[in-house]
Amino acid sequence: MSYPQNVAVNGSRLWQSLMDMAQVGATPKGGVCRLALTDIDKEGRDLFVRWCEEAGCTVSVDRMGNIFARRAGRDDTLPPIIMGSHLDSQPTGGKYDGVYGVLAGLEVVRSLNDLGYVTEAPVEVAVWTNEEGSRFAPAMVSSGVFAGVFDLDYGLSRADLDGRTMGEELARIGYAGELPVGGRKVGAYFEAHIEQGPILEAEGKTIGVVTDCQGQRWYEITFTGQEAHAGPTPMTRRKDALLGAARVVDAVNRIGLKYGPFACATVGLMQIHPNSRNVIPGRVFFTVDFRHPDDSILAAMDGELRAAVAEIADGIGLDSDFQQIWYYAPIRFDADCVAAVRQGVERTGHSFRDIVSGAGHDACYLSKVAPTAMVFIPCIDGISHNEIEETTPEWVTAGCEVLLHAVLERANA
Ligand code: HGY
Ligand code: MN
Ligand code: MN
Ligand code: MN
Repeated sequence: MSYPQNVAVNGSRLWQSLMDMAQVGATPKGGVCRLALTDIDKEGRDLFVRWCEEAGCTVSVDRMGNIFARRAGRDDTLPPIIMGSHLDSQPTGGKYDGVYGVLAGLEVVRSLNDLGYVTEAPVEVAVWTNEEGSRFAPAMVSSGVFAGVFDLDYGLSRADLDGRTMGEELARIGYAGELPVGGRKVGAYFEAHIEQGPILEAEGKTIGVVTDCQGQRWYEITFTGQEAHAGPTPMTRRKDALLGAARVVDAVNRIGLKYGPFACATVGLMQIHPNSRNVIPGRVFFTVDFRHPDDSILAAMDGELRAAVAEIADGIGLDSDFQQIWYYAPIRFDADCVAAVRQGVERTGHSFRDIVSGAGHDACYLSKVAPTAMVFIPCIDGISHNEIEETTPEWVTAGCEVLLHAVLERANA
């Protein structure tokens, strides 16, 4: 089934919406801090809901706080075509990570309204709770519950470092919805996102046709040694937990380099106890983030990390608690949906290249319950998860045009 070829998006309206949303949780360096389920996240959610209602959508919220803004189709019995991403950010996040996919979806709705065009199937714009995994681990937990990868109790019980759970925080900010999470048919899911890496910009390509997403493994490690006085304690009699953690940080980096160029290995969070200048650290809690597009290599990295942690702890005389808290295998997106993105690229004439996503996205979990694909646009110097994250109005518009065509292709299939 075809659709009007004169479809267009309003790029300046989309850019303005991105700038308006960037005021919510704006940081002095030009980024945002909208940690999941904080009052600032609520403010962003409320703004998005208001914009969707102004665009004539009916808005519903499920028990994980996922938001769905629905534009009716000619046949509302058909499963919806959903576009979406996330509004929560990293502590020093950028204006576009996640937000772009949400507001590009809203711009598709607004553009269809301008056209007065009703799709065969309904379309929805989704906001997934806690995609970042910064305040609550793991990442993508709410799209994971929607996809049946995690059960609802697991999702609601995820706690931040102060022990506050997602369930408590959803209730506190008024986004503990009634709707069951998932369990409904989805016609297709599309997520537009900045690449968050340097490839598209370096190659002068406007669109990334995302064919795959690399797998991830997240770990939480606690080393326990012995607090002691930094002065009288001889170097040979120490059980220094931070020395152990430092050696694991080096081992993580070596594993990443060994399995490169596609391997990624990061220690991003560390808590030192008692964190005092003249006390030998008795306990250190830290995290490891491993990624690779090949599952067998990700498994090999896992094995080397386990061996390194055991050897380092043993060498210093530390107790260690080693937990893998999250894993998902590399994802291949749906061929028909990727073809719909390609169709969008052909119809808009933008330059493109196929690309594997280095970052995780809610699309990874949606791909388990719906035909799914992603559209990437470049970001300046490939920088993201940083307040200086930047892209251009042209790229933002181009990605949204491709998203519109891909959605229309599937909504009228
Ligand atoms: O970590 C990620 O890839 C994403 O930003 N949650
Ligand atoms: Mn993101
Ligand atoms: Mn992110
Ligand atoms: Mn995402």
